[in-house]
Amino acid sequence: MIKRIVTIQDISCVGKCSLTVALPIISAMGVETAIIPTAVLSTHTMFQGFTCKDLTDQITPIAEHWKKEKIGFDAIYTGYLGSFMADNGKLYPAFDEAYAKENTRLCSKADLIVPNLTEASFMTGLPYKTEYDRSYIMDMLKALSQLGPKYVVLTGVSFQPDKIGVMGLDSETGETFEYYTDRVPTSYHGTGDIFSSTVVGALVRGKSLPEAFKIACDYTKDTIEYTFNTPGTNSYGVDFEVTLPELVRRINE
Ligand code: PXL
Repeated sequence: MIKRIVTIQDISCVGKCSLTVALPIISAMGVETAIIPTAVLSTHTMFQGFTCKDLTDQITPIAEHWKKEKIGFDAIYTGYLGSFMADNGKLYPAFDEAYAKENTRLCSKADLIVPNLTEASFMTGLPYKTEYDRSYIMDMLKALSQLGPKYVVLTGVSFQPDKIGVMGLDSETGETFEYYTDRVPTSYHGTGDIFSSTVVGALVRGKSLPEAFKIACDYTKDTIEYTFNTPGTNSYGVDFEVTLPELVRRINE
């Protein structure tokens, strides 16, 4: 029987992020993907003049209907607007520090959280650094695990300029893992959503935590690389559609 998850995040009609990424990727990985759209936007927020209709008031009635129908899920995956987002040392537009605090409360209930270093620094109060060593990353992981989640995985970890990856900690056993790929010297919007969606799909398909993150790092890096090396690709997101067949092959290995 296939597994079913629900993902709770916005739908940006154009922009290749949040639900328009989570739905195709997790479905292609062989996992039924139910959604709760928290807002509908004309585009993601990196375009000028986007429209936004908040749908927060729909979350409780949708959940209540599902409860009545006894619809359950193997995982709950939240992203933008179910959380806060930040990068390069700053909160994304439309989020303030009070929101970041609320998000920290939400994360304390999670089995797994996957913040980047900026988000982790807002959540823990530890300083954001661009130059660091392993002990800084370990301190960050420990501080995050003290917030309550079972597993914490930091993204965007880089100890060598040409490599980037993840480092994770199991709060209960103290075990750590890490994985790095070559760094592609560019960045695109929505790649965090591609990464997290792949992790969710792989975990629900029974992969271990280190395996799931290896698959997600490789898929995200291959997709960024393809987009970077292909002339004429759009500038607002990556062409995950082209690399998706390879991910599907890998998840079914
Ligand atoms: O990729 C994260 C994301 C999700 N949703 C919206 C966004 C962004 C990033 O910019 O703007 C609306």
